[in-house]
Amino acid sequence: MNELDSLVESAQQLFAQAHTPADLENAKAQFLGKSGKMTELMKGMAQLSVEEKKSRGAAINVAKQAIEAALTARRKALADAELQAHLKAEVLDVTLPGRRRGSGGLHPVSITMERIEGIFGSMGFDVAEGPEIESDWFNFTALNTPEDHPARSMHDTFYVEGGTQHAPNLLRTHTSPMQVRHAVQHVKRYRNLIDAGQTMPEIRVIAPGRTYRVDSDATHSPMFHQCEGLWIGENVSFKDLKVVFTDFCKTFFEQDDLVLRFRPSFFPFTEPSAEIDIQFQSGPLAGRWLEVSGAGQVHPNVVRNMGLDPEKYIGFAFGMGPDRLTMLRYGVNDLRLFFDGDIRFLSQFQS
Ligand code: 2NL
Repeated sequence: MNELDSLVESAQQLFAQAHTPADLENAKAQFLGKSGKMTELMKGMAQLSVEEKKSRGAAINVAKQAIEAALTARRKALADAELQAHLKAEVLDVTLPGRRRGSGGLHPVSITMERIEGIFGSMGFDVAEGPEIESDWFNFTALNTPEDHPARSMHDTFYVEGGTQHAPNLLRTHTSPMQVRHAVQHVKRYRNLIDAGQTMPEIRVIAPGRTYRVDSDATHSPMFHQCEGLWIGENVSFKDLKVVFTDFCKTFFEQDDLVLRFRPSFFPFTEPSAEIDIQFQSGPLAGRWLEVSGAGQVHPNVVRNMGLDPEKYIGFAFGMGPDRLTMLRYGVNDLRLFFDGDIRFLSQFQS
C-alpha cells in the first residue's frame, strides 16, 4: 500500500473513532487543516519537476477527495445518530387517548356554606359579606367585649400594622362585625321611619366567611369559617331562635328526628346565652351530644351600638362553624384535611 492510500485509511479509521462532532472536527484538522498532513504533502511538491508535479498532484487530489468524502459520510452518520437518539428519548405515541382536564368542583366547606345560605335564605335571611381585616370597634367594642377580655390579647387575635379604634388593624375573629355593619346600614336606611315611631322592617341576616384566631391543632385552624345569624325586630324572642335553629339543623343534616339541646352559657354579646348541641338518632354518631353553635338574645349594649333602642328592639344571634358542620355531616375527624389542598381528599366530595 502506498503512502497516500495508508494516509486515507488512517483518516477513515480516525474519523470512525470520533463519536462526537467536536472529536470529528479535531480529527479532520490532522489531515485537512492548515498544518495537516495533506497540506504538508502539497508543500513538499515544490522541488518536483513539472511532469512529476502533474502526476503527484493528481494522486494527492484523489487522496484528498477520499478523505473529504470520508469526513462528509462520518458527519452525516453522527448527525443521524443524534437525531435517532432524540427521537428515541422523545417518543410520542399519537395513538394514546387524550388527557382530559379535570372538571373541578366545590370545596366541601363551600358546599356547606351554600347549603347554609340556601336554608336561611328560604327563611328570609339576607347574606352579608364584608372585610376580613376589621377594626377594633366592629370586632370587639361594638359587640360589648370588654377592654381586658382575653380574646383581645395578641395570644388569641392576629393584629396587623397600624390601626386606631376605627381603622382596620386585626383579622376578624368572628363574622359578627359584618352583622353589626349590616345592622348599622339597615338602621341608617330606615332612620326616618324609626324616628317617626313606625315599624322598621326586621333585620334578618347571616354572615358567612373566613375568620382568624391564633390557634392550631386537629380541631382548630388559624383560618377557619364562621357563619353568624342575626334577627332583630320589635317582637323576636328566644322561642323564634329555637324554631329557626331547629328547623335549620334538621334540614342541613337531612334528619327529621334530630334532637336539639340549648345549654346555658356566656358570651359578652348576648344575654341570656346558650350553647346548642345536637343528637343524631341514627348513624355512626347516634346518641352523642355534639356542640354545633353558640347563641343568645342580643345584648342591649349591642342593640344600642347598632343605633337602635334596646327598650324597643330585641332579637337573637347565633354563631356556628361550617368547618365543624362539614366534619359532622361527612364524618371527617381532622379539620386540617380541609385546608391541605390534597386533591385525593377533596375529590371525594364531588357528586
Ligand atoms: C360561638 C359563639 C355566637 C353570636 C355568636 C352575635 C352577633 C351579633 C350580636 C350578638 Cl351581631 N351576637 N353572635 C352570639 C352568640 C354566640 O357564637 O361559639 N360560635 C361558634
